Amino acid sequence: MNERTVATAALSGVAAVAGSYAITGLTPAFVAAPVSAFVVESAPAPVVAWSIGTLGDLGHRLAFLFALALTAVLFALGALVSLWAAGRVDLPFADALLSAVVAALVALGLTGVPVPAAVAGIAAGLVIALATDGEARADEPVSAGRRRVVQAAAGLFTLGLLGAHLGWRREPTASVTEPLAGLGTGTAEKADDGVGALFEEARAKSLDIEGIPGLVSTFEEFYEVDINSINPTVDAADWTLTVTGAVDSDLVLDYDDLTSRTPEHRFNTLRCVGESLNGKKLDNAVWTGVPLMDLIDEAGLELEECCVMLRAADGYHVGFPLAALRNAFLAYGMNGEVLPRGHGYPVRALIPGHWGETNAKWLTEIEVLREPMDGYWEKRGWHGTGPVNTVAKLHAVNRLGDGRIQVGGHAYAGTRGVERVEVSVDGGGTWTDATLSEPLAGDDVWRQWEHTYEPAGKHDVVVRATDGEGNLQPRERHEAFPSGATGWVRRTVRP
Ligand SMILES: Nc1nc2c(c(=O)[nH]1)N[C@H]1C(S)=C(S)[C@@H](COP(=O)(O)O)O[C@H]1N2
Ligand SMILES: [Mo]
Repeated sequence: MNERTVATAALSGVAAVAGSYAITGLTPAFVAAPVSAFVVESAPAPVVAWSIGTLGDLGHRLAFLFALALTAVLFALGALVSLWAAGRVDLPFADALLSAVVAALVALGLTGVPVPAAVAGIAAGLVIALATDGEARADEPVSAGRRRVVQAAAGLFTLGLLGAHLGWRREPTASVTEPLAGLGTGTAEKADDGVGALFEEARAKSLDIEGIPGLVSTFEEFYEVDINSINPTVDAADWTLTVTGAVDSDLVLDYDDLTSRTPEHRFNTLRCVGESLNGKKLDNAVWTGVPLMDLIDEAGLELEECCVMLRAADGYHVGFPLAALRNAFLAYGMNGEVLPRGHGYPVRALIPGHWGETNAKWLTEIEVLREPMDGYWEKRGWHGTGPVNTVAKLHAVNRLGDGRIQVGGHAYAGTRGVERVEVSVDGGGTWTDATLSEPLAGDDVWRQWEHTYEPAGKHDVVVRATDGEGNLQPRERHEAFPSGATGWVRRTVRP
């Protein structure tokens, strides 16, 4: 085995990944999907906590890049074995053919989806064919062999560009949406239905601060947190939700059963327990769906105490006290559109007042438990199933034309509500009440705050909220792991 063989095998490995991506995009049929899930699953809990705390979303992206590389290496190893075995038979294109078959089998083994696996195989074989010209030529000059490896690299580059283009077009992103049936046509902006009325309310109550979202986050603004880099693709036609466990009789619902019920529309704010104190994983939307407790009542509770476990199509699961379900919601619409894939299509849970992680996306099962059980994040040391911490964010620092400065952001305290936001422009020495947006209707909604003042030199702005029960946001600083960041947001401002 020489350098050229290794280079050829490596190129073939990358080609298999590119070929697969071309036909699957970032869906579970992509060869890197199971590898990525494996990487995420086997990452030790302290590494995960460190990565979320220190690298944030970058950690997630690096893990995915690592998974992509690992997948390519896997295919390259397959190609090496093929090249070695093909060297034993004297047939034209034996190496390309064998490599194609081996790559297709590896892809099939990884994903179980035949057509994309075949495409991965063809791509892998094609690159080998370019690199070998159909024959093993052990006696050729080194320069000629190099030329063919370069030729294969060029071929792979073209193939890669094509693959990236094709795969990208298949990308089912969170912001690709379609209107929700029964609400007219993309009626988010119209006030003649339940969603439109809520949009109107949010618009009227918004303080319109430049540089931060209004009271309803758009699809582009709304944060997304997933355990996997590749989200599940659930078909609403095949989807069912099972209510099971300590209930009188199991209940199984399909998408039509759920969406034919009288819909409700409500605001609900979500915040991720893993975000930094002044992070941006806090958003609000208008959701359409039905109260979750109705389904539990239909199944009949066998017990009044203890817990529940929500399970989802991506293997995600989250357990918490039954009491948290009291005002919970099953959403199939978001901002007047069909719930986007990135936010849990076809159906997700919304659990008012609790951290983001309780709001299971791609929900498939609600199990009533007799004893508490840890969910995905709790097994990794997080305490993200309880009520949210109170926070006032500082995201807007606007220099107004007249020399004054406007600072502003959102404040959130879950179902306790935000009663007051105070701002200090002297580093915490003196405090002034900020202007607050009128509270939106709903149990679990954020507010906007704003304060405009005459600056005197460089200064520190500090902001703190008080919740609806009169509790001041704790001053003591703590990082997000394990139960949410605490402290007061502070920012140095130069006029
Ligand atoms: N099935 C499933 N549900 C999930 C998650 C997930 O990875 N899988 N992430 C959770 C976390 S940690 C948060 S903060 C919220 C984020 O919801 P969003 O992506 O719609 O903003 O979804 C929660 N629900
Ligand atoms: Mo989260």
